[in-house]
Amino acid sequence: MVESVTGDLVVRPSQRFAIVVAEFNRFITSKLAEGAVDCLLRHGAKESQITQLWVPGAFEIPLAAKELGRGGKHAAVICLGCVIRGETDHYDHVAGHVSRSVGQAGLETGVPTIFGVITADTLEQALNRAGLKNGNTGWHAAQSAIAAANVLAKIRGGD
Ligand code: INI
Repeated sequence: MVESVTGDLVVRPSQRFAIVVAEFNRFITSKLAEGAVDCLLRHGAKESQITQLWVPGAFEIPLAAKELGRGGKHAAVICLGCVIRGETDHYDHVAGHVSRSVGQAGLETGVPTIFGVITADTLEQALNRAGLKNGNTGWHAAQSAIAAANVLAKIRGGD
């Protein structure tokens, strides 16, 4: 029989979750943050188990995520931002850095570091992924954070 290990979607009273959210495109990122908090609360978290940290833009997310991960207090770090393609190549630099470095932060700290950054060609696409038509990227990132934290706890010998 196959041993199948999954992370359940229950937040334990001992778990704390960090949300790092970019202020750039705040109209959208605040919706992602609301979605993430809603998801955590509906899966059993109390507000006191959630820390929300605002950074200027998506470019600044990875370092904050790394510091939070290093702190060792959080079961997962949820990274939220919104990068919209403009007329310059700024988008490519910001989107490339944030996706690569958020992944790197998780590997370096050992704390699940979840990528909930919208990378969109248009404002309409971004809005659709922030709760309008295609779900809320922040909500889904928080759900991934709970599952990732719990499956890692299992393979590390926790409950
Ligand atoms: N930051 C974003 O979060 N989204 C963007 O779309 C964006 N664009 O397009 O420029 C953006 N730029 C700011 C960047 O994240 C840094 O805050 C800034 O460069 C200072 O380091």
